[in-house]
Amino acid sequence: MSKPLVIYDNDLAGDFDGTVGLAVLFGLEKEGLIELYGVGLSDVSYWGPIAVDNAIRAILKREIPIGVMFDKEPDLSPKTHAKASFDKFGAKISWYLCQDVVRLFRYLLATAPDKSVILISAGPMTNIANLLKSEGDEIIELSGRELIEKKVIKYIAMAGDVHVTEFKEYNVRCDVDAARYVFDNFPRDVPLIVVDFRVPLNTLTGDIFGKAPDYYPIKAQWEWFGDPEFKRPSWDPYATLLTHPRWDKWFKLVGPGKIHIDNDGRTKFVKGGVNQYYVEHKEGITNVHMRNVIHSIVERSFSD
Ligand SMILES: [Ca+2]
Repeated sequence: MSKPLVIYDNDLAGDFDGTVGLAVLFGLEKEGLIELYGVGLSDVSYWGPIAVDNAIRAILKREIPIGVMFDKEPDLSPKTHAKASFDKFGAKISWYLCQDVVRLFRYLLATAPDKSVILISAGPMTNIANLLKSEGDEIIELSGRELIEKKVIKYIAMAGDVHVTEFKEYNVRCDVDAARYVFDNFPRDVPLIVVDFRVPLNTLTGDIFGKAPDYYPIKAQWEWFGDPEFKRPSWDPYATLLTHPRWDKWFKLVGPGKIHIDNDGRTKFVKGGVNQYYVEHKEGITNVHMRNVIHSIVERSFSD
């Protein structure tokens, strides 16, 4: 079986869990289980793409195309862990040398074999909605929706809270229209799997970077928080962990059904015929166990 190609869309310069999720993908690639194929940014920090690029070059020793929202101005605010990567390691790229994220995703999907890509979003769903809405162009005549249908094995979204339905989860709340568009228009032939706010909440990870070698750019990002115990809930690492070929060791799917989103960004899961699911821990799987799983995969990315 060939390895799945993973596209990771994230607001990486915000909360730190997106970067822990990226390190999980590094560990899985080093194990030979996946290939990181492209990264999209769903926030506008100028430092986000630089931090991603620095980490990929140092850890995977190659380049990976990075997409940004070219219709928006980059935010130069230095108050992000992503800038710590620039401060220590400089920059090989800039916002202006990245590609438009929807165009990049279209290109990556167009050139991938059929049913070979796992698409992840672990941030606002703006880019995925815009990909879905994209029409045929000079890259390929297929629409974004048709491209997803043909090329994507499954779509994993860290989004919403299906357990506490009054809660307005951040990724959905940031772009309610995009999230609703995605859940209402995603091709039914492609499973859409949700990691919600609640399940990863008590699996705390990130402090493993204290053990990383000094050339590891994410260590500098982690040190920026100034706390040797610093860790975050594993929202985005759970999303990336679901690319593991044996994800079912840890998780079970609930569904099929359909995610509904109200005008304020509350999410509700209704069982039914649509190809959408959310995950729960398998019986007997604890937060401590999942913390160890995530940290051991991240640790594999520390070795040469
Ligand atoms: Ca995120």
